[in-house]
Amino acid sequence: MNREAGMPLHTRIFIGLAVGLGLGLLCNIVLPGDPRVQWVVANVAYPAGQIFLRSIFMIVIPLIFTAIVLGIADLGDIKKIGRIGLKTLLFTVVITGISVLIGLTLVNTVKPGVGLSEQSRTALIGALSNNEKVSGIVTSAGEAKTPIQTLVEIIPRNPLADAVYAFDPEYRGGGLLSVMFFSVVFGVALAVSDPRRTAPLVQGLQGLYDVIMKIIEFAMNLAPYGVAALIFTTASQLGFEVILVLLKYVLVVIAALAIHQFVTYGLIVRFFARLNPLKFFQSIREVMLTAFSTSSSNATLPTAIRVSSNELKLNRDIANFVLTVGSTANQNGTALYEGITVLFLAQFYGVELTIGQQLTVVLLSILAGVGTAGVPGGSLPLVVLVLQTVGVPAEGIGIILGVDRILDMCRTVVNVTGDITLAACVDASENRASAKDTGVA
Ligand code: DAS
Repeated sequence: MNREAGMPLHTRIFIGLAVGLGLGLLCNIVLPGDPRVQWVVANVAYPAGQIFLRSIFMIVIPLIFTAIVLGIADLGDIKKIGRIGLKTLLFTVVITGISVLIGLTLVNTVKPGVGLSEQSRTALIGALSNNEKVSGIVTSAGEAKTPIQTLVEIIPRNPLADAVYAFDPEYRGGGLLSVMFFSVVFGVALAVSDPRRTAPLVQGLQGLYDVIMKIIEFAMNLAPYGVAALIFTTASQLGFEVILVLLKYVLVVIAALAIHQFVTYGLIVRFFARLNPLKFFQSIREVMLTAFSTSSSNATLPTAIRVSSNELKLNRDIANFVLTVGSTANQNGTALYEGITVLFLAQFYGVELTIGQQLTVVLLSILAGVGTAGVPGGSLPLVVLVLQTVGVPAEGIGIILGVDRILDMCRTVVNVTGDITLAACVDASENRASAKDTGVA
């Protein structure tokens, strides 16, 4: 289903991306604010984009449950499960720490928040005043849970409720993280249960997983059109004047993401996963394009799972476990972006951050990279939390809102590529361990 007469899916997605972006920018430049363009966005592009996104979101919960449960249960012994879980955690912290340090090095060197003209500053601060979205984000961040609360709430009181309301921003429960926690516990319990009694359940789950992967193939046939609609909606509404004022900040974020995406991940896949970096990036084109156009790690998860098994030939059980957990708990691009944004806004407001406070930003950005929801704009409330922790005005989030969507598209590509890099490293490490066990060189 991924290849129509010679035209691979990633090519069709790329064409959709190019057409949507071109038309969107054209409308933005030639017909800025034109009511006809607004009508097309409201009645055609936006609904079409949402239909595509929803056609994927509708299977994310059952996919996460079956992928994690089957991934863990197939791993078999409890020691191997613990080892893979530990490796995933260690690689996550190290790779995310590298991403945040890249971001902080760049933002401290370039200092995009210093030296803005008075006119730009007043224009940007003016954008904060009655911006209800800013107050909405600041309020939701204010209600955000402390790390201890988040930890406690990962253990679900009612996993079904967490599954039903996982994508509801108003929901106060553990959401996707709780669904994952329940799936991990269920998978471990299944792995240590009597296979004679649980075989039918495993077979049923396997059948459910296969059906879900088939639904994803159906949905991904909408991708070229859905991607075009999503990008057209974003590109036609772009505020170029805001981008110009924030150009240095946007360029610092994109440069840092590009370094982490191609240098850090390139070196890691080359020396840890022993893969050819060029072939690696070529194999995951469809995943990167889907992440870029949807700005959602969760919406890209089904494609990441399919590509990791089919193109990268990673062990399905390890890839499924690492990718599903990573789609919410391993967001290197987001952590890097949060570090840069907090320091940019500190520079903008003239708030001097001590080394201690900058280290706090590093730790909180790594933690926030774990707690960010894999949906568009998922990190904004956590950016406010970090701002408030180091005494930078939280309303500053309104200054970067105008360019957040473009940066969200870019950081989501880095998030998802980071998940696949993580899966490739854990897979390679396990292959080396089993090769050692069997005495194969
Ligand atoms: N859009 C989020 C994701 O899906 C990342 C973010 O909001 O920073 O990964």
